[in-house]
Amino acid sequence: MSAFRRIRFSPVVQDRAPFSRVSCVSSRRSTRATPRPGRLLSRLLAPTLLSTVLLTAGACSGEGDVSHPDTISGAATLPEDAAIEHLSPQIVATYAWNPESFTQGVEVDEGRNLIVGTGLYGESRIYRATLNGEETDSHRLPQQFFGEGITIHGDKVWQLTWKSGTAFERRRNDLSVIKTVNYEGQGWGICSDGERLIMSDGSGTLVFRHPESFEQIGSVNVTIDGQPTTYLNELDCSEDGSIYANVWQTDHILRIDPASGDVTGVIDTAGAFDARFRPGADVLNGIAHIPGSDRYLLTGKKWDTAYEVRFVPTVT
Ligand SMILES: [Ca+2]
Repeated sequence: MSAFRRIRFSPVVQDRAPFSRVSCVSSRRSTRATPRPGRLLSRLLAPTLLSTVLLTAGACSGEGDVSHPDTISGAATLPEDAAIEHLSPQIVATYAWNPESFTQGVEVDEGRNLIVGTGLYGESRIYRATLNGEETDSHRLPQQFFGEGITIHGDKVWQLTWKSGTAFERRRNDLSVIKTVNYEGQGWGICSDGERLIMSDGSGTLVFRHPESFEQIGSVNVTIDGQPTTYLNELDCSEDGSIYANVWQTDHILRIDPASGDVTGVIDTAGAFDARFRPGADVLNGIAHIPGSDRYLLTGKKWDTAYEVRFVPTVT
């Protein structure tokens, strides 16, 4: 199939300060309109790709510097026949969520209890919670750490920090610290496929780590229709063998084949979750497969609600 269609790019920013906003798209996104599936690729591509399409780019309402890779908007053409499934969340149930939680990582265990990791300096913690919102085993991180993703691996729980190069290994039963390890670069999201840990660092590359030593044992570059991605954030290693990743500052979740790095599906959540639009709420962040089901729990930073969803084909 040789047809091409026009794809509009949205600006991206790298400032990860809480509540940072992408002003160029705010008016369009606030309409809650669900974009056509063909436009889903637009916010998922790496700045390196965006830089290559500047010849066809146009500025957004005069805001930002379109020559700077952090604030690019524009347009390009991409193949229409990408083998990428377009999916939407179908809400099955909703649960109250702690709106003070700057959610960075979520896991659901076999008993449908939650482990949650949160961020911000001076506010970061990890805790266990029921779906009714009862919290136990809460541990605050020392002031100098900005908490990031968490994952269950066997009888342990790993917790990342953003820019400290420190990961905490914890006992699953009470979430107390066993040891800390150091790593290079930033920590964003983490999940366990049962044999290894998979970690994101804000780029489009996922790093595989040994679940005991935390040493890097491999990596894969995540691509969508052959193009690099970026800002992969909270992760979930699903029972279907895929890795699901929030893409920071977007409404999108990527379904990734960990062997090839290929994106096999894009879930567009734009407009689906009222909690996203509550004053003070920040971006979508938090995805956890619910064991033994076809459902996922989704939430966000300082959202007041978590959503139990299925991913269903988008109706166009
Ligand atoms: Ca997760």
